[in-house]
Amino acid sequence: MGTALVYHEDMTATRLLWDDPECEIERPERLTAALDRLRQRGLEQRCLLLSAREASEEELGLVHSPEYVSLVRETQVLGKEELQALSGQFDAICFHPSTFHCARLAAGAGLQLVDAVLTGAVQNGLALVRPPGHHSQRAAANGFCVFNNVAIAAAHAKQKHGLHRILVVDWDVHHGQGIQYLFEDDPSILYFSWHRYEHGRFWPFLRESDADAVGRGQGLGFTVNLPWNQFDPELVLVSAGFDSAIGDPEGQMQATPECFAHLTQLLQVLAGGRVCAVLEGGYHLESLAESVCMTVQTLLGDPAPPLSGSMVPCQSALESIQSARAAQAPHWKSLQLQEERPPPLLPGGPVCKGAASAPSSLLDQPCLCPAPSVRTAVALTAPDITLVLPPDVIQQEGSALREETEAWARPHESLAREEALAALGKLLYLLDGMLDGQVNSGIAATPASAAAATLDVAIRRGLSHGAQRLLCVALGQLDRPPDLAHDGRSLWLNIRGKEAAALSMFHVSTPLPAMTGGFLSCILGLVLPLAYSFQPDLVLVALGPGHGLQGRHAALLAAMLRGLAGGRVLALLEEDSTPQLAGILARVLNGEAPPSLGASSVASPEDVRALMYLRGQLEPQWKMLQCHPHLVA
Ligand code: Q9C
Ligand code: ZN
Repeated sequence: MGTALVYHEDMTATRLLWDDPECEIERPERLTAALDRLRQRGLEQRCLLLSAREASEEELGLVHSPEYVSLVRETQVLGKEELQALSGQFDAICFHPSTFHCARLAAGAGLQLVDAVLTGAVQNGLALVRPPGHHSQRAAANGFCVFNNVAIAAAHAKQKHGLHRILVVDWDVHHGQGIQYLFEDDPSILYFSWHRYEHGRFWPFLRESDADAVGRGQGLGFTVNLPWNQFDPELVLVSAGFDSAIGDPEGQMQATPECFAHLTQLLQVLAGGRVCAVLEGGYHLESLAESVCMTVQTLLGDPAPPLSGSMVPCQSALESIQSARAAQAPHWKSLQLQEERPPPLLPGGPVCKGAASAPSSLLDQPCLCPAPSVRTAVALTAPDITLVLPPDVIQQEGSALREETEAWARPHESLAREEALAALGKLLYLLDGMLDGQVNSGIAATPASAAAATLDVAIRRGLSHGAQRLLCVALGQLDRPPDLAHDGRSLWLNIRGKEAAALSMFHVSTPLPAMTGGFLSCILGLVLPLAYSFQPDLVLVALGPGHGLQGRHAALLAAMLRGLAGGRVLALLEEDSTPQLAGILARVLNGEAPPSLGASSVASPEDVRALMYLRGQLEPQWKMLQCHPHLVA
C-alpha cells in the first residue's frame, strides 16, 4: 500500500539570527542531510512524495490558544532585536521571521500524513519537519518547538476521522512534556515516552517526566511507559526524535541507527500497520540521516538489520522499567497478574544447566546482511492457485538435486516416501537460496508425518551451510532432534503441551497459551527476549502437528520473529494447512503488517505462572529476561 514522505523545502528557512549555543544545533541542514541520504539510498524514490501544506489557524487551535497562535503569527513582522527579546520569554526558543510559516508547514505535514494513512492512500509514512513539536504547549513555545505537530495530528485524527484510540510513541531523547500536558486527562490518546531523565537532572528537568506520572482524571493510566497489549490503537503516531541516537551532542546516548528499524518494526504490528512518524529532535547530521533511512526503509517493509552489541540490560535500565511497570500496574490488567508474583506451583522439572552464557566468540561474529534480490519466496509442494500473494512474492519452482535430497533424507524413515522427498527437495532449495543471500525469507510445506524429520534436516543443513546461530521456534508436536549438538549454535524453543521446562539454556519448552493475552505475553516476555539475546542469523519457525495456532497469532509471531536475523526467517508448514495461513504468513514475511489482534484478553494465571517460572529458570543465562517479572530460581 506504500509509504508517504511529507516534506517542503520552505521548512529549511527558519534559522538562528543571533549567537545562541543552545539553539544552534536545530539547523536547516538537519532536513537536507536526511533527505539527501534518503535519495542516495534510493529510498525517497520508493515513497509517495507529498508536498507539505500549512495547517490552518483553526487546526492549530485544536491544541493551542488563539492568543498564542496570534503571538506567533505576529513574529513574522518583527525585527531581529524584537525576535530575540520575545524568544527570551521561552525556554530554548529562537524565533525567525519565517518561523510562523515553517511551523504551520510542520503541523500541516503531520495532518497530511494522517489523512493519507487514514484514507488508505498509503499504509504509513514519515513527515520530515522543522521546527519540531513535542515540547510545545497550549500557550507556549519550548525546546525548539513552536506548534505541537504530533498533538495536532492526534486531535485531528479524533475530530476529523472519528478515531477513539490513538497511541503516541515518543522516542526522542527528551520527554515530550507538551504532549503529556495536552492529553493527560484524555484516555483516547495513550502517550508513551521514553526519555533521558537522570533523576530530573536532564532537560527539561521536570518532576512530571518520571514514571509515576500516569495521567489524571479520565486519563489515569494513559500517560508514560506502557506495554501496548490491551489498548489496541487504531493509529500509531511517532514523535520521531533521533537525538537518542549514537553521536548526538544533545542526548549523548548510544542507540545505533538499526535500533530505529527495530522500534519501527515493533510498532508496525499495531493498528494494522498504520504508523505515522513525525520528525522531532536529532542533531548529529550523520546519525540523523542514517536513522531516518532506517525508519523509512522499515516503513517500506524492508527487514530490520540485526542489532549488534551486548544484549545485557544495565541495572539502571531495569530499575526504570520496574518503576514504570509498578506505577502503571493499577491501571492495566495485563500488568497486575505479573505484579502479584504468583507462587511457583509448577513441578520444577530439571533445573536449567548448560554454559554460563552463550560463547562470546559466536556472539562477536558479524551476521551477514546482504540485500537479497527476492524478499520472500513460497515453496509449496503443489502450487496453490487459491493463494493470494503480492506480486513481488516469488512462487519457487526449483528443487535441490535428487541425490543430495536423498542423502539428507536417508537417516529418516519418514522421509522415504516420494511426497516427503519432493517437499524436502523444495525446502532445501529455498534454504540454500536464503543461506546464499538471494532470498530473504520463505515458506515451505511438508507432509505432517515428515514434519519432525524435515525440520531436523533443515536445522542441520542451516548449521552446516553458513548459519552461525540458528533459532528454531517449533509449535506443536515436534521434539528437539536428539543428536543435535549442545554447542550453543542452536536455540530450540518448543511451544506446546502442558509442561514448562528449561532443559538447558538452549532447550526450552513452554505451553501454548490458551488466549490472545497469554500468547502476547509469551512472545513479548519469553520468545523475543531469548531470541534477541541469542542473536541468530537464521530463524526457523515450524508449525508442526497439533500446533493449535490461530492464523492471526501465527502472523504476529512471524512478524515479530522477522526482527531477528535481518528477517532471514523460514516458516515450515504442514502440507494440509489452509491457503489462508500460507498466504498471511507469506505477506507478513514480505513486510506487510499482521492483522490487528483486537483488544486482547489478559493472560490466564496458569499462563503467567508458566512464563514467570521459565523466566526465573533462564534469567541467569539470558539477561534480557530481567526486563520482565520473573520468579527467582
Ligand atoms: N544542553 C528537541 O529535541 N536544550 N528539543 C537543553 C542542555 C534544549 C530539545 C540544554 C533542548 C531542546 C525537539
Ligand atoms: Zn529531543
